[in-house]
Amino acid sequence: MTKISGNDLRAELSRRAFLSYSVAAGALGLFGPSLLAKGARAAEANGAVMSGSHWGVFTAQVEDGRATAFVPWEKDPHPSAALEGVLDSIYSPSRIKYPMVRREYLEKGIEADRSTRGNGDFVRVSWDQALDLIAKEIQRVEATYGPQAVFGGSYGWKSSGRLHNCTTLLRRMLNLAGGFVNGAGDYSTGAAQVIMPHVMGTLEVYEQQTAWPVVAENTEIMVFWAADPVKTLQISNSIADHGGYAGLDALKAKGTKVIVIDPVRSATVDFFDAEHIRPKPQTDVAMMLGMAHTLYSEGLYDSDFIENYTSGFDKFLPYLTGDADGVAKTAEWAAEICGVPAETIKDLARRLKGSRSMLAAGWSMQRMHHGEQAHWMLVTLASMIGQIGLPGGGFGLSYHYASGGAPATDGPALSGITDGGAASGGPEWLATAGVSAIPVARVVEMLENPGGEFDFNGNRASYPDIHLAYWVGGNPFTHHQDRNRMLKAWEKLDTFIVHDFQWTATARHADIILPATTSYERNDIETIGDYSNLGILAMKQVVAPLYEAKNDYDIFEAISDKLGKKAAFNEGKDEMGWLQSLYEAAAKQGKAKGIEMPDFETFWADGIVEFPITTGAQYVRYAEFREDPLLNPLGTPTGLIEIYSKNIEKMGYDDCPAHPTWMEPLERLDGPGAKFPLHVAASHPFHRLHSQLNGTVLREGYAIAGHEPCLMNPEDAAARGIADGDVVRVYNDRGQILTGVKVTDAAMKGVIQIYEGGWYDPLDPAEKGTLDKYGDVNVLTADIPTSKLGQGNCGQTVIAEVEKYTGPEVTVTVFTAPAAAE
Ligand SMILES: Nc1nc2c(c(=O)[nH]1)N[C@H]1C(S)=C(S)[C@@H](COP(=O)(O)OP(=O)(O)OC[C@H]3O[C@@H](n4cnc5c(=O)[nH]c(N)nc54)[C@H](O)[C@@H]3O)O[C@H]1N2
Ligand SMILES: Nc1nc2c(c(=O)[nH]1)N[C@H]1C(S)=C(S)[C@@H](COP(=O)(O)OP(=O)(O)OC[C@H]3O[C@@H](n4cnc5c(=O)[nH]c(N)nc54)[C@H](O)[C@@H]3O)O[C@H]1N2
Ligand SMILES: [Mo]
Repeated sequence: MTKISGNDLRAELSRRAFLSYSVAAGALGLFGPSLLAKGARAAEANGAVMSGSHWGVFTAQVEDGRATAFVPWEKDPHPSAALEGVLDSIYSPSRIKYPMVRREYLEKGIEADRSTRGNGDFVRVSWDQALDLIAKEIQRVEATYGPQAVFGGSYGWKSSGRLHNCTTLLRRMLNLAGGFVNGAGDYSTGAAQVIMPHVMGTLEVYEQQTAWPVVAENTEIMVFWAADPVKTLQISNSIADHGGYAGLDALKAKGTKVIVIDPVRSATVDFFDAEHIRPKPQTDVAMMLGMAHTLYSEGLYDSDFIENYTSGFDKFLPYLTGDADGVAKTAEWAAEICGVPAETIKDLARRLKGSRSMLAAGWSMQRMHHGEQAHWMLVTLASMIGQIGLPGGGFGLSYHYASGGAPATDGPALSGITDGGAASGGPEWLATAGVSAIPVARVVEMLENPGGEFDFNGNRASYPDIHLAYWVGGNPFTHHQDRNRMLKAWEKLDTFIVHDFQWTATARHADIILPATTSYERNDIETIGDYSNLGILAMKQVVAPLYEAKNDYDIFEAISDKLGKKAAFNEGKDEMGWLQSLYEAAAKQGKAKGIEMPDFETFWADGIVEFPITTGAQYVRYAEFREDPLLNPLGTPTGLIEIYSKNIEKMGYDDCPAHPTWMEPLERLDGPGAKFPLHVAASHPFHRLHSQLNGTVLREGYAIAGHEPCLMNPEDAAARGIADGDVVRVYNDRGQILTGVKVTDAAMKGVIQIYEGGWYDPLDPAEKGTLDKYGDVNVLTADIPTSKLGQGNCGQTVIAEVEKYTGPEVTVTVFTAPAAAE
């Protein structure tokens, strides 16, 4: 039994946790003695406050009520440089100061012209007036059309914290108001999280991976396939522990062979000085098929593994060999499509089979048309290699995200405030999915096509007729594809309500906009490490709320009050009352596991409680399945890895066959009938979390000529007379944006890279198709579903052309508040 109380013991426990990890990594000298440095209490005595965010644990220095620095936690193995921007987000010029209403909406209500949303003509109103407008509008829509007319999906990355979870709080209020339509799934893994349960019996993408120390010790070849962990590990859904970086450090220190498969030379290629293979974007499935064909035709594949642990290889084989369709999926065939030489494809297949190899895949390759096929084919390839369930072998779908694979503790799970809807043990969206939810990325199609039918993973349903959308903690006017189509569809809404603390493009398109606090202006509680669960952090309030900002919690409580539901909303608790009850529920669970936690007051004074790492550092994913597939079957219909799925066969979808298949996307570089010559890699931003922090000082470090950067190969630039630092117009049939060019061979020929999350800044908001002045790549992307199975977004399906910008000079205005809101 472990008793945890007070700083000294915790230091001792984290030392023990460190020792268990160091079985593999310690000998490499990765950690210094600084782990035992001062705790949170000491920091507070210095007038500093310990808190946390998606970017990690930090101590805020506060002078005269103003935060002046966010200093990373001394136990953070790899603090994020973005912390400077996190601090600046409190004070940035894009801060929303007061409740505002669009002038026309204030004057005419729902009769207002909807096409003028986004023109910046706002009027400041009092809090009471704004809340009154909102409560009455919710009541009107619920009474007139019912809950099926209110969209509360409100997808987005909000802020960390288990109480001030604004999207859950919105749904809590809307449930009390009568109900709402939800969004199912997410933009991250829309295809993979639906296909993987058919193939592996689990979501796979949000599951713990074989622990990094095991990988560091055993893996001979680490493949990062469409994954850039050096970039994407900066953030976590809860509070980042950054444990994945310790894993990367361990691989590098040991000199493990690392291969990166990515059209762009990523930060991960540079970090490892890795072998870099560059397929044309959206062609990975073809490349994997070429590798699978090599293993088969050369008699190298692990037929025992296929026999004992998988189902349906016999039905996939005729497709692979070409017996089924006359096209053998040879390495030569693959090379024609993906552009990687056949000999490289064959050699890679042989090397991965001949060594202990781990296929660590990112998610970009499933965020595209027919994205379901990518991870399905990856699992099929890994099955033919036959190392799934062995230490350091197989595949992993979360090494690049939230530090999957970081050694986990056995600590209790911290719960959060709920939306009051159907409770279930599964992911939040599964609990509420059904007739009352649409696949999250089909939001625009829903607005365009009320009553229209859609398929989703074997189900058929019809789109609701939405009149009111309420968004908090998300930024659909950067995250959703095909901006111009979206702007038109948005006119379907009678009313659009938004809370944010930044004047994002979404806030600018609202009818009613309320200023929320940042999480540094309120008290909360959160887990450290999505996978590792290193402990529980008191996210203490750093500064008083700025301007007229209010906590989302208080806003929804006030609206619930106007609806006569205040007591049901707050359950008789205030902020600290909630935090105490969430903490005590975890402590009770801890006790049952033999982990004694301090009482709430002591915890709050200390600021943190840490849990010991027990067996987590030795975890091998699928070891039990490999040991005995009959006693430990997978959660699939056959209990085996399904290379062929009878369930998917029954669905009969033309865009998702019953075994992994190469299918042409809507458009791709050099694809059949490609209308534009360049692929746009619309990847996740290095120095932001999507659109978050674009409004901060960090932008000065990366913007080019005041625009979002566009990486371009020297040959592509020369062919167009474009020089480094030029402002260019990137365009296709869907829209046009300005960006600033960086000429670099980091981009392969034919591929430009523009990160997602740039704030949409229309030159003339009244004109659909107008030039976006800053560089929102989703003006260019296609809004199509991955397939009828997953209905995920295709943020990576986009080709375009680039030309030097010669039009009139433009001023980027999206990073300061609209004039009336100053
Ligand atoms: N083309 C393309 N598009 C993509 C992607 C891609 O790879 N390519 N990636 C997709 C993916 S994986 C994702 S997850 C989405 C991300 O899309 P989003 O999650 O919508 O993006 P964020 O920029 O994180 O938006 C979060 C918003 O919440 C606000 N916010 C933060 N905390 C609070 C709070 O406490 N209260 C309130 N009221 N607001 C708060 C922030 O200021 C910000 O405006 O984008 C998707 N879009
Ligand atoms: N710094 C930072 N970290 C983040 C986020 C962020 O916004 N900023 N977002 C978080 C979220 S919500 C998510 S969902 C994850 C996203 O994690 P991912 O989806 O894995 O991230 P991406 O940057 O979209 O893609 C990773 C790499 O794939 C490459 N790539 C693009 N297209 C292809 C292709 O067709 N084939 C191959 N082989 N490679 C390709 C890109 O060049 C990029 O280097 O990241 C999380 N981490
Ligand atoms: Mo995501």
